[in-house]
Amino acid sequence: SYYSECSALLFVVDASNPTQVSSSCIQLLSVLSAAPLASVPVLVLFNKIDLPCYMSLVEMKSLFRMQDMVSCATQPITMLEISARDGTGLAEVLQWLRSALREPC
Ligand SMILES: Nc1nc2c(ncn2[C@@H]2O[C@H](COP(=O)(O)OP(=O)(O)OP(=O)(O)O)[C@@H](O)[C@H]2O)c(=O)[nH]1
Ligand SMILES: [Mg+2]
Repeated sequence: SYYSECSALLFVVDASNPTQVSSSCIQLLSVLSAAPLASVPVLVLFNKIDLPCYMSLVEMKSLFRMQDMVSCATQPITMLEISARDGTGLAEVLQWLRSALREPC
């Protein structure tokens, strides 16, 4: 019920938890296929990269089959590695939000 008022979507994935990758991926596919979000820009955030055992962006892209996902999706998709704990990537997230909200699709 929130989707119709959504101008930008941040999808947070726990990059330190391999057991949740498949369910995250299915959840993301489900969000991407929701009609009200068809033209909403999406930022996928791979979080918790401060932890020693996090999965890298290269690994996550491969596990999520991101190339296929991006080419099939109707919305622009951007990916970033972040740590909500130490603030890594925060500036890039804010920059993305500013530009996503300035140029609605
Ligand atoms: N190390 C680290 N911890 C984080 C980060 N972001 C959130 N957390 C911590 O993660 C904990 C919450 O766990 P999450 O896995 O995000 O919670 P959840 O996904 O709702 O719960 P689960 O379904 O059990 O995974 C809190 O203690 C947060 O402080 C981060 O970037 N790095
Ligand atoms: Mg979690």
